[in-house]
Amino acid sequence: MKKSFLYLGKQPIANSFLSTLSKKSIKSEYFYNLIVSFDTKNYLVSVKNPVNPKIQYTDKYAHRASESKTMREAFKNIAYKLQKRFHPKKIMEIGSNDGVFLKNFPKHKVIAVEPCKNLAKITKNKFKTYPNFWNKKLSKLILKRNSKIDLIFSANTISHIPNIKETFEAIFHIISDNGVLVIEDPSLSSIININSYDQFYDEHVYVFSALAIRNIAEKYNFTLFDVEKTDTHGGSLRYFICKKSSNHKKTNRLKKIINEEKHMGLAHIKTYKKFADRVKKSKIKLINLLKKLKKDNKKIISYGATYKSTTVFNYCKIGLDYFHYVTDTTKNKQGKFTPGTHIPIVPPEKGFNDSVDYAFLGAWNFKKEIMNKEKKYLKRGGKFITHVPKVEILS
Ligand code: DWN
Repeated sequence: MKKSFLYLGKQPIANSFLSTLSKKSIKSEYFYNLIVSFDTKNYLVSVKNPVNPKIQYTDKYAHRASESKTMREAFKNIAYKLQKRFHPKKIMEIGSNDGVFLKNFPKHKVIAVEPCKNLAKITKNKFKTYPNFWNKKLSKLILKRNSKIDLIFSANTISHIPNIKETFEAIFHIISDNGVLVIEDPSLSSIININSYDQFYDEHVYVFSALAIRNIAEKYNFTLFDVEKTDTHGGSLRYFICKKSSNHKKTNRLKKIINEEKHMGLAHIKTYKKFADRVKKSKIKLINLLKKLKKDNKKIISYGATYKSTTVFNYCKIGLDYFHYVTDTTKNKQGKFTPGTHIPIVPPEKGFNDSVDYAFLGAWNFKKEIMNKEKKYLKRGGKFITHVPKVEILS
């Protein structure tokens, strides 16, 4: 039974950065009610009414996974570890974005699957790339042209696909008998622990836990045999899954993480209701802080036009009344406007200057990288604002 526990208001598509503020483009902005629910049967947390993927993953998809040093290094590191542990002959990535993971493997070994045509175009000259949505039809097509796959990797993608049944069945069809499926996504326990409610938006149809993935795997003839904690995106889990019939042994750290999640209450609705109360308080605190800074005539901007900040801005109803603009290093976000709140996005070279007093950390998940990079700003008295794990000023 699905129980709703969090309402984050009317939200636009997190990735729908506007090119102009013409009446037509504002009128055609798509909004939906962002409600998050918990399934008491399989412990899966999900967005109640998923948006149609065809309007999310277009040829204008904005996010480039290789935009941060942290992620470039993290993908290099995991590619090395997977190669060393499983020695795969054939590797496929579902949701390969700009190729930041696959580029760490020899070209002849890899297959990229990426439905956003603008991203698929980036990898198409380097690797065998399928510019399609992941489903049974594609799985059959790939298998016609290739041998079975030994390692399927998918970071921040499986949680984005509404049809879990088809996703897993298509993987079952193409993976070799002793092959391994490695899924990586922001973890539910981290989100609850650090109150990062902005990890909920249209693309994150599911926010997984080891408890939920274990149930899903079982249902579709797989076994979850290992889980690893990673620091990325505020705390993620990397799940290692194989066919039930294969010979990978369950690890002790899997048992440990499952126990931690049980202990935290991830199998009970009351944990989620308490989280929802903390989210409401965080909203009030953030608005009050911004109001005070505005009253003191401070110039506030936002740092990193993240999809996560789409949730924060629209839920807290904070836009141009507080932020002068948002800075972002991604070329195809620059010159555009934030979804729903219409704040201009400018390159950091232009906007991150001496006139800025406070910068809201939209990309709080790269806090370390950013604080390191912006030492000069901090030295001259510039400050950051964050809402994760609590609303506070960082100086
Ligand atoms: O799952 C998803 C995650 C992995 O990526 C997707 N559904 C969409 C996207 O979500 P996001 O936008 O919240 O992701 P990031 O990786 O937190 O975005 C960081 C943004 O900040 C990028 O646009 C780049 C920008 N940035 C910047 O301007 N200066 C990042 C750094 C580190 C910087 O120094």
